[in-house]
Amino acid sequence: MSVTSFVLATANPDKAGELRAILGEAMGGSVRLVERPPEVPEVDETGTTLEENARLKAVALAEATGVAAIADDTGLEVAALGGAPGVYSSRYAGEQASYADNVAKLLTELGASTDRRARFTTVALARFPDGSEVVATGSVEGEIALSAVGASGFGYDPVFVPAEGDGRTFAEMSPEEKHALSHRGRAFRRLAGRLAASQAALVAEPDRPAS
Ligand code: ITT
Repeated sequence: MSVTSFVLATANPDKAGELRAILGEAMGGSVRLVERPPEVPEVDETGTTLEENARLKAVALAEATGVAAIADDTGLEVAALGGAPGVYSSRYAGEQASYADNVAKLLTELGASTDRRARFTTVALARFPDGSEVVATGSVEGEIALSAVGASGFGYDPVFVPAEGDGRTFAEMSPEEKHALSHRGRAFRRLAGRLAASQAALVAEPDRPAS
């Protein structure tokens, strides 16, 4: 079995931990995940879509390391807020905002609104040094709770109640329960399937020598 190395483009250790768990489960020993080298500068997320930002991060790390890179860009869209915070989810309450600051701003903006529908979306993107890419998206529908509940996970997890769950927030679930339903679990299991299929195609059609 061939083993492909990928550098994780994320600078967020909470995400990196989830990616290791999800990809380890989905790809087993066929993948080796390398930590993002700390000397690579933070990537400016100047894109206007999740896919553009995922690509910016993956390209930066693939170019800096010469190794294939895997990036994740994630946004939380809240219907009553016109889709905010969306692509700006990490900076919702300001450039240096903490998770708690972002959650507090979200609860304030939403107030007592009875429409609490929300959706998490992740774009998963693998970029190879030759410029080729494999991309996959995953989403989960849910609602924003009236207050933060639970201590697991990260980010907006204490206020996100997935529609396919049992009423608990993601932050009240075990990692396995969250990954089974989550945007990131769905995107990266899909990405793993596409990477395996493209690897199988490469093995079935090896490069022919130029005639
Ligand atoms: P990188 O860009 O370095 O990967 P980041 O934290 O800036 O890390 P994003 O730009 O994708 O990542 O920002 C998404 C924000 O959305 C993140 O900072 C969290 O606040 C939140 N978020 C992402 N995934 C989440 C999850 O599974 N559960 C709850 N909140 C999440």
